[in-house]
Amino acid sequence: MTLKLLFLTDTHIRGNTPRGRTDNFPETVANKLKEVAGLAEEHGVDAIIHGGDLFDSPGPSLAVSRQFLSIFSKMPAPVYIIAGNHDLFGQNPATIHRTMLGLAVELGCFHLLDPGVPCYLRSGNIVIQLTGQHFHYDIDKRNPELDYAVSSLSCDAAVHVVHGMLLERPFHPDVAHTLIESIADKTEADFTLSGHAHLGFRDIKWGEKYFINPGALVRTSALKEEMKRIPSIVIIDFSKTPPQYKKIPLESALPGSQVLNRDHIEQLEFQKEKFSLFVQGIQSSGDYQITGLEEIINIIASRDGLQKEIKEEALRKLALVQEEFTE
Ligand SMILES: [Mn+2]
Repeated sequence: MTLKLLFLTDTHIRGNTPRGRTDNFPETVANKLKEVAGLAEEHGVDAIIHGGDLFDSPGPSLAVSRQFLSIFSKMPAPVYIIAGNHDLFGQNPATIHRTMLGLAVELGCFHLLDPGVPCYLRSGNIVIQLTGQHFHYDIDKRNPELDYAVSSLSCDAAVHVVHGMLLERPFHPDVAHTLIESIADKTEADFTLSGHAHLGFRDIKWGEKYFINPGALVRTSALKEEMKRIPSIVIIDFSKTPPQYKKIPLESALPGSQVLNRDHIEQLEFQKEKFSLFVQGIQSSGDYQITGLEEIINIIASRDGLQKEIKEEALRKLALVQEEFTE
């Protein structure tokens, strides 16, 4: 007997194309999901697990939902899922019944993994315990054991799926995260599968436990790291002892240079640099003990006796520029 799982995460389904992409994004995601269905069939998987952020928003349009839920309902194995931050209103799992994901679960398109409620998958004499943790506003901020550590009860192996910022090392001090080393000894899950961190991380083996995030199935931004990354899925085979897994890069995922475009990011970086040189230039041309540009405009206007209309026009333009930078 075999028991195999397929893991994918962060599909961010939406009806239009993100700014950093040059392809038709909905068409690309549909093709990727068809490839995933083919892999599930080819490997004879018993269940598919989605790590959250199914949709890019909690309430996608009916046309988009219909097209993609139809793809998921034709998957060759049942699909288990947890909610990602994008699937929820206000990052609150209590809102799930008002979301498209919640509706899809009610209609039987997905099995929702409720936190604290293990689900058991059986094939012959193999028993796998499956648990999940949705994203929520306190994840990676409260005691990480509450979200990342599970006990393994009456099973051959335990799998825990989490939509949270699980990382090998912090990548930005301002982003709440949980380090693998902080939970690795606490959890009894043999496989901790995570989504949310779109770039994924290298597979971590801690004793006999694995921590895996293959990265998002889609590249929604043209970050430098995304230019090099090819989205993958994971297949775990529990018929072997110890269980074996492999990551499979998608053939339908084209190289970043063919589907991503960094022009808008580079343009923004260029503008930011020019902007800061401009501010420095003004500050060095006078003895201004100030930081805000509005203040500089006010000082120049009163020093040079400018008309009220000119000052207001300058402030209006400044507001427009600031709006562009905070986009
Ligand atoms: Mn995501």
